[in-house]
Amino acid sequence: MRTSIQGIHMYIPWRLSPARHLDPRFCAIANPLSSDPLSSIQASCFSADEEAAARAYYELHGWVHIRSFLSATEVDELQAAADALERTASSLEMSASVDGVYCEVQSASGRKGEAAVYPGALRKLTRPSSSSQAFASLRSHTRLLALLTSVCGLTAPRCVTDQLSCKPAKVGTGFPWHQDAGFLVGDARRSLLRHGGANVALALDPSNGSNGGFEVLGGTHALGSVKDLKGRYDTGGADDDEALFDQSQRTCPKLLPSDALIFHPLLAHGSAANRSGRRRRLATLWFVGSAFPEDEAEAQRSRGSR
Ligand SMILES: O=C(O)CCC(=O)C(=O)O
Repeated sequence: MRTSIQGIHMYIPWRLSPARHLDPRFCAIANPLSSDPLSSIQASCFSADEEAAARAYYELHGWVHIRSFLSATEVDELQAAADALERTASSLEMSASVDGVYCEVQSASGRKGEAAVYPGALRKLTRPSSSSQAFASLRSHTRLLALLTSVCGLTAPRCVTDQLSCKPAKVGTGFPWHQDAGFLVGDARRSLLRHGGANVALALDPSNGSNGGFEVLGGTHALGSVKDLKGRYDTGGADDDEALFDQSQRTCPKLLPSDALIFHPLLAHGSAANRSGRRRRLATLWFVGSAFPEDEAEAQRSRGSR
């Protein structure tokens, strides 16, 4: 499998942990077609140097684009699973849970709590892993976890959220600029603050400027948490509140099915409405770091011996 990496700037406010859980299959090959080796690296796996470069790039810009990360089989399975989930919700007129998956309908305005623009129009599914093996397997995807450790510096990554962002053709509304970190609560939030985190968007359809593609504001992760944006989460589009975040490194990466975009939990991102006739589905997963299991065992032993 060929994979490539494209990235931006960033600084991780959390301590970078030594990459103890590296997958030795990762090593990278510079893309001979690219004039900017940092913005487009073809890779089937990472060498130590290339891993360090990808990590530095992620730290500086706050995101990294990995091409062809999923296999064709994985993409087929995820697309079929997404289709099946959408079929089970095809008569929904209001948001509801179906088989353990919370199905948020797509309203005309994009606001929560309003009726679907047509029965079964979906904006977002929360926890598709509850009823789909294909989505469940992403939570413990070995190569993904290894990447989160080697590139993002997470120790023993743990998935705390999985979603399918549907963005249906013609009616899919935008997401205002926001930072995902503000939406984590409880134990997940404590782990994020203590051990750091990293989020992933996996494209199931092409995602680009023509169909409400996922957009990032490079470098904004370094500013820390801007403010609580929860109240405005489900309105408007990517042009809202331009002044809140620095727009100078605004990018809409052209994602193809199988591509992964890894981004910092504090990176401001959003998307515009989908005015095209093509749906745009992304699986998104949020991870937080954990204590090393051996450190935790040691801590428990020393607590027990006191
Ligand atoms: O689907 C999108 O375009 C953005 C989704 C998103 O940012 C989110 O759910 O937090």
